[in-house]
Amino acid sequence: MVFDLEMIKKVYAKFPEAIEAARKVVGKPLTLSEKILYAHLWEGNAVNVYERGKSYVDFAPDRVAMQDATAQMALLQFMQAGKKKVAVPSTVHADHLIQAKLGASKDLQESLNQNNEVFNFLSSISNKYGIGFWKPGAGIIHQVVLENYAFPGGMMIGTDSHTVNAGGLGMVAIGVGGADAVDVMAGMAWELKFPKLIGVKLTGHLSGWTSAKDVILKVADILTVKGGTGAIVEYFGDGAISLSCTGKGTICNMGAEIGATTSTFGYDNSMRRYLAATGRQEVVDAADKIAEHLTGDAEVYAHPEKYFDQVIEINLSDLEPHINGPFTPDRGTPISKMKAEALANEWPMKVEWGLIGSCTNSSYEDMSRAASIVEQAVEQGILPKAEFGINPGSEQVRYTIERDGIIATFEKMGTKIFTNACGPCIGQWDRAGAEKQEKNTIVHSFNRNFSKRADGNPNTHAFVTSPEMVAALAIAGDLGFNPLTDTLTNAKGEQFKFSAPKGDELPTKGFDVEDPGYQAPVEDGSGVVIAVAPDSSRLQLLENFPIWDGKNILGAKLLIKAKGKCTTDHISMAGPWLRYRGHLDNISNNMLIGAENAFNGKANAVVNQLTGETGEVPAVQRAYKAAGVPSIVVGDHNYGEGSSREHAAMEPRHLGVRAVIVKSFARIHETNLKKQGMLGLTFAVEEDYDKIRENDTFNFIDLEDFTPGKPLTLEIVHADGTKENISLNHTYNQSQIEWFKAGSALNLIKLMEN
Ligand code: MIC
Ligand code: SF4
Repeated sequence: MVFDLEMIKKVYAKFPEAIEAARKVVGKPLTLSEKILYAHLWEGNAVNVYERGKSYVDFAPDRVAMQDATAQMALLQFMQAGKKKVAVPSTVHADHLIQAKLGASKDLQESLNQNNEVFNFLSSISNKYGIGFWKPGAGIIHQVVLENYAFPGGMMIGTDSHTVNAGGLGMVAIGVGGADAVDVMAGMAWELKFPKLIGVKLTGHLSGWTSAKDVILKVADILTVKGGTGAIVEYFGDGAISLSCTGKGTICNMGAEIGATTSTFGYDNSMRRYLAATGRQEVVDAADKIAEHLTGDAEVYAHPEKYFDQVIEINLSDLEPHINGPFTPDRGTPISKMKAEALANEWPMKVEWGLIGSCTNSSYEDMSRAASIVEQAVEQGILPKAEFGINPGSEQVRYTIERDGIIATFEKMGTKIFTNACGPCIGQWDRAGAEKQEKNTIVHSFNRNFSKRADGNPNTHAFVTSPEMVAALAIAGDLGFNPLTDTLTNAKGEQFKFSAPKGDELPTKGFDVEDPGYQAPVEDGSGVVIAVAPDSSRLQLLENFPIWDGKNILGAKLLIKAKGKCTTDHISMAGPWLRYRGHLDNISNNMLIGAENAFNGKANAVVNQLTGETGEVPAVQRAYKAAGVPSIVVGDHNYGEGSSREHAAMEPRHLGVRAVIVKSFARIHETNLKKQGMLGLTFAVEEDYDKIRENDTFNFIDLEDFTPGKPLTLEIVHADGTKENISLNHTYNQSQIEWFKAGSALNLIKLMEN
């Protein structure tokens, strides 16, 4: 048993009293989200009516999960916090560093050869501090968490934006940067702005080709990549109850794509079935005792408009399968309109690859539904027009689908079975020919499809859809193919129409696995030595960021004014750069290389104001740093959307950027900037973005008086000598201003320790 039953029981013991106290104070029926939040208030915090979207509140999460690419930085920081052991159950998962190329066994071996140093570091540091370690090949963090650790009513944080996946088991699970994880592992409170609440009422039933994925593809289309910012999305209604638990996970998973803090579902029979099937009947027994507290009050679901800030209703019976993309996950097209839409936009019609997997869609149900489509094609002697690749979500899923013949079905189509890991979803894909940068189309069951993400090619048009739809489109090899109405020609030359996919929610013979790939930590880790070679290119011990000198920042230069979408993939690219996630100086060489410069429309080409010459962004910034010249970064809307990677905040901090000024931020990135001692500010008047010229100089003239709730003034000195002042908003509260003053939140922890 890897899950912590005692901890879960302790959490449940707090629920009745905490909820009664919240009911008294709030004076209204409660949503599920509120119940979980109130049951996890940091000890000694008074129960208040918090202002949604405004009040900062301290919470006590039950668990922490980290994946290899972010755990390195999180644990390098934790090492500095001076603790012997983590204060709450925590796990590390080796999943992001494994490249997909030839197939699971060869790829895994190659990854062990390549990343040995990092995996050894993660395994020994986990051992030292009492953290469970899931070895390379064990599976994708969020699938492993759902299978082993998530529990209804729990609260967890994880250093990955798709931590929200655990909402499928009724948790409030939130993606954070490593510095936030350090707080919780060090036994401190974790702070979050009390979220707004969006209710999604699901009615009707899924049928035919429509799947859980289509629910979130539709929600993303409605709310857009910004629409969930600062909110918990709570799903309810008969339609919600009718979904499988892993289907609920898929929906919650992609809540990250609309910027939602997290998403969740009330405890129901699908969760009971899933918990029992994954060996956790004890959790069902414990949850059943407080079941009424693990879902929203009946009155809330009867009159949602009175209790949620926004309500959306979707009838599952009317929902059409969707395909979202290219380049952004919120551009939704129902399958019946896809052909016309693709032709009108000149998207390449030929589908080159179909990829099934990622933390979003790699459950047993997903694999079995997709296999049912493949099976039909095999029977008809239809060969797939596109190539096919699969990443199972966990070793447990892989072992079970192998036992049940699902892998064999895929193999009949020549499908490549990649490692149980992220693979192509995070650019860990050695795709033959990608370097030619040809315009092409791929379809996948992942969650993100930002430019260059899967294969590094900016001309790859990636579309997100359900696993069964990926299977159909890859077999047809045609983006305009609608399996609900269109036919293919079979081996006998006849027209053949697919019947709707069928699958099993859970394996009828139960899950099975030989070696799940888990390493439990030793009881006393004090003797474990963590070695970081001083000349390593992969790992580097951290140095403190400098404390603020208390003075206004004067004479700053513009490093880059980024235009349009600037996700964390643009700020700190993944793919080949993942190898430097434990080495701050080396990874800083990718800083903002994907962002579009507003003045020349190019990526990675900015003017060095000291020489007048154009150079690459990291090099120009290193020149400013060497000259002791401060700099700023300017950006557009939803800056830092996407990943939780704090490298996107640490790199500018390390290279001497002082402030990031944008029209709006994505939540995790804004917090990451604050934690690392940066100024993350927004234009009070959005159009002031247009006032920023390429060769301006900037003075922060009232930073010495940095106070919560009071905007800062930026004096812009244009090259012609004219000056103008603009107002910059910020959301720093007093303790966050202390992080800025100390140079970083971690510096402050260390100051408190001494
Ligand atoms: C992603 O999907 O972008 C990642 C890679 O899982 C990231 C984390 C990372 O950058 O390591 C995320 O979503 O947080
Ligand atoms: Fe891994 Fe992709 Fe999921 Fe991120 S979104 S955790 S890269 S599978």
